[in-house]
Amino acid sequence: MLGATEITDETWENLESILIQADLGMDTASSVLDSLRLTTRTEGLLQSEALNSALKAELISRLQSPPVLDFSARPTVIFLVGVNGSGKTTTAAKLGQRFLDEGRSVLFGAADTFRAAAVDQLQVWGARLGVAVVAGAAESDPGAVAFSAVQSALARDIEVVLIDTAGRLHTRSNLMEELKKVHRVAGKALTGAPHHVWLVLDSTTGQNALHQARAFLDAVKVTGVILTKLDSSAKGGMAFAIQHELGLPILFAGLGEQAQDLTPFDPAAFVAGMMPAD
Ligand SMILES: Nc1nc2c(ncn2[C@@H]2O[C@H](COP(=O)(O)OP(=O)(O)OP(=O)(O)O)[C@@H](O)[C@H]2O)c(=O)[nH]1
Ligand SMILES: [Mg+2]
Repeated sequence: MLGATEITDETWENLESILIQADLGMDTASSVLDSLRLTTRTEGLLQSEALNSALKAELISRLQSPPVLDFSARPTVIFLVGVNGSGKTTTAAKLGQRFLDEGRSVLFGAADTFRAAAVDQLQVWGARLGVAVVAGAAESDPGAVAFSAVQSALARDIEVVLIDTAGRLHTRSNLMEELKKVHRVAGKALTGAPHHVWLVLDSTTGQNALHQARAFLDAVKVTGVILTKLDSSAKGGMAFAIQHELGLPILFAGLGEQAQDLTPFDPAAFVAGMMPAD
């Protein structure tokens, strides 16, 4: 990205456009550049190639590793929320696989009752992974599905319930109201539920993801973020604003369409993926 030349104004301009293209947003980009300018002065860096590692270190230092997840409630009820097509259903499957691998029992709740195909999609995953799926009739109440999923998990002594919800535009207030209702109903089935509400964000949507996150945060108690499609995007720079402006931990990264394509969020790997190869 940066060669063996002297650092000039042009270097800084190039760097700024690289950061903007990676979807860091103006605020984060300028704050990163300010820190880098300081580093170059204090460390007496003159060659622009020295900025490569300084930039990497700076970006990594701005991201946090995910906290340890709390599974003390039995069942631990996890909601997956997000806009249409962000990757909720696939992520439910990936998380299911992961938790099974960790030795936990899992149940899926198909609370996306808008489309029959949505229920089918989760059922296909359930069959593939050997995970039971609680679903309602088409167009039935999503709250009722969440309620029976939690009840069924209680009855079968299942450890983790993953509730897949319908994609909804964060700008549609009636749909956001419905999401609040699904939460309340889950809480009636089990006090404290949902224990985790994970917002699934498509990393290719860039800064718009930040607006989505704000709207979902206003409606429900989002406790963490999952960034999907990092395999098809060298962007994902909004991760910085999500952590700093919204204070949300990034828990997992989605790296493909298969059940095993999910890893805990790793700041160093994430930054390496954002940057062109050295
Ligand atoms: N490459 C890639 N594709 C992904 C990833 N996660 C999901 N997808 C794909 O994105 C598309 C949408 O994924 P879904 O899981 O159906 O998304 P959703 O949020 O449930 O969608 P709705 O229920 O319609 O709101 C599917 O084709 C997935 O295979 C990922 O991490 N990487
Ligand atoms: Mg879905």
